[in-house]
Amino acid sequence: MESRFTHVHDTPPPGAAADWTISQNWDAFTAGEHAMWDRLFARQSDMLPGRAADAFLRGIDVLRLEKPGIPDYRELNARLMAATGWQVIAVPGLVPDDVFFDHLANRRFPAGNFIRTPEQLDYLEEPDVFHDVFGHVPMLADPVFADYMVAYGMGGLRSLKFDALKQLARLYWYTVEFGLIREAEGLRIYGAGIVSSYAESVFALDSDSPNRIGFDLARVMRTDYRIDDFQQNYFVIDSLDQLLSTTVNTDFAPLYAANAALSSIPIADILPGDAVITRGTQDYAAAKA
Ligand code: HBI
Ligand code: FE
Repeated sequence: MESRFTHVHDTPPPGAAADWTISQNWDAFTAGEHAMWDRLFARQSDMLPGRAADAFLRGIDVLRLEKPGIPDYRELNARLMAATGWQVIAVPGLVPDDVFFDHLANRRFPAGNFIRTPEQLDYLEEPDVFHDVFGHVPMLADPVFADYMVAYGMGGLRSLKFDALKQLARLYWYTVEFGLIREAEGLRIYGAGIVSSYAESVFALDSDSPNRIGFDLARVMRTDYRIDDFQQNYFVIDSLDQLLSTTVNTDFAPLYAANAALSSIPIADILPGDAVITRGTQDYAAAKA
């Protein structure tokens, strides 16, 4: 099974339930861990007005995420449940794809129950509580995005039966993790991988280097992505309604089959049919190569 994570175990570790959940055990977080959350929160929230999508900023407010410290899920879930019926559950770290999709399909978002160390301030491979809760959960307070994530989880379970996880994982990557949205005042970020990253929050909107292309479902599902650095390409949706309706109104089975017969699209390529919003210089990627 193809996954962006290579080191997921097959069975839950001791102390975790069959669905990989554990108790958040909020009282066990140390003052240093809460301080790390506060430091990351302050750095991101300074930058997000004018950059983050409306829905994301509203989510921060509705969920009262500005309260200091790692959120206590007993409080957070009361607000999130009232908004969209979603809840956050604690997991030790990465969970298998089928377990992950099953949680999403049932309005449960699994969050890694640890926080990065000061040495990992800007980059870590395995999602921690800051990425998962600050990055993902505000959007889950939006009713339309909340339904999109359910549809994604159900589609994920089906994709496993079609052996099409790789295609569906690209959809997650280019929307849930690295999506941009066009709003009245300009492009905004909503992907969790961007909003939880200090440097990419700026790069994704301000840099001349990456391409920015209008969202096209079949195209996205053929497009490679990189997990080791800033994206070379971002896909832009016009609205969350567009994202949800395209996803629920598409029959994925024929799309998987058609795409399987086509080659994958290299990360930075622009195709003749693309709705190009900005054609990137790719200078950033070239300088690193
Ligand atoms: N587990 N905890 C956790 N978080 C994820 O984002 C995650 C996962 N397991 C699998 C997985 N993601 C992939 O299936 C998706 O990125 C498609
Ligand atoms: Fe994530």
